[in-house]
Amino acid sequence: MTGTILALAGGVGGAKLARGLADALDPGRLTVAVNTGDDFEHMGLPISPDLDTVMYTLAGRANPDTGWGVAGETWSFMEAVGDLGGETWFRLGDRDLATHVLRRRMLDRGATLSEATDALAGALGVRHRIVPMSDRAVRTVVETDEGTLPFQDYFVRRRCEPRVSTFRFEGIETATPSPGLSAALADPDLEAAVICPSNPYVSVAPIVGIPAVAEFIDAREVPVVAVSPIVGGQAIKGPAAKMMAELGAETSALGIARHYGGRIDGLVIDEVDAALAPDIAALDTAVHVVPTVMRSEEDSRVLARETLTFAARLR
Ligand code: FO1
Repeated sequence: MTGTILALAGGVGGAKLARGLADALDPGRLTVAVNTGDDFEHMGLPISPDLDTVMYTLAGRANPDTGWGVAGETWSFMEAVGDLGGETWFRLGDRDLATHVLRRRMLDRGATLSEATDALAGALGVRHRIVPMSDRAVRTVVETDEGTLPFQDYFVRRRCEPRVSTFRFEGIETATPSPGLSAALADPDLEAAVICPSNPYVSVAPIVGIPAVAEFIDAREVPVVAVSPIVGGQAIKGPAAKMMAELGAETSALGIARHYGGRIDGLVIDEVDAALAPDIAALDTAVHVVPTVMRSEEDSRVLARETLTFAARLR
């Protein structure tokens, strides 16, 4: 393949596959469009969790234990905040803090989120293009049995305990793709779009819910392949399976295939779910069965290459 690839990514799983794709493709051939529905302002700082997780992961600086923030982090700032009676439920490490402070300053000076992301990722040595799904605010709001919660309140402060009825994405109706995402969607050399193994309800839904992205998918002329974030009925990381259960979705690779439906041409599933392949194929979705759990950078590279080969076969 000599064409370009667009990856749609959210949290940890998305970042790992994005890293594998970046290892497999020259910088000019990959655009990673990242969910910003989780973004919020905290202590006066603009937090973009999924952008930062993808950026740190492609820079080789991600904290492997938490799945967010920076490796080798220190917590003097949070300790001092605690001593002064400030909020400590959302933890900002000392190195991670620099990202938020500099993003704050760039945005205050009129930079777009895309421009700020470019500057930060470039400074960290990332050569592949990481773009927000939109430069306009889209905010995930969680309707729960305890009322409406902003996403980070639900996800971090309440640790996903409240029962979810629906996720809403405020601002999505009028959100336009970021310049980098728009360029990727319009690229005549685009060969495939890859939906990374991120939570379909909170990490992928905001991206594919942007009207111009939904239109691209409906009218697509290139294959869209997804990698299932559910393996053996469980999410590898995070609460996707709990969310799916509460939303009444089937927590399996087949449930993922049903969720994406005709919006994807192929689904990559793990070998433990091979028995589901015929049922997924019956949905007119091609299936590729390979190991999908990324425990190492080599795993990410292998899965990326398998996904690209699979997409090329669907062209
Ligand atoms: N997740 C947590 O569970 N606890 C935290 O204290 C926390 C802090 C944090 C700081 C910066 C950042 O970029 C992400 C952070 N996250 C934290 C993860 C974040 O809530 C999730 O990464 C996404 O919103 C869901 O993918």
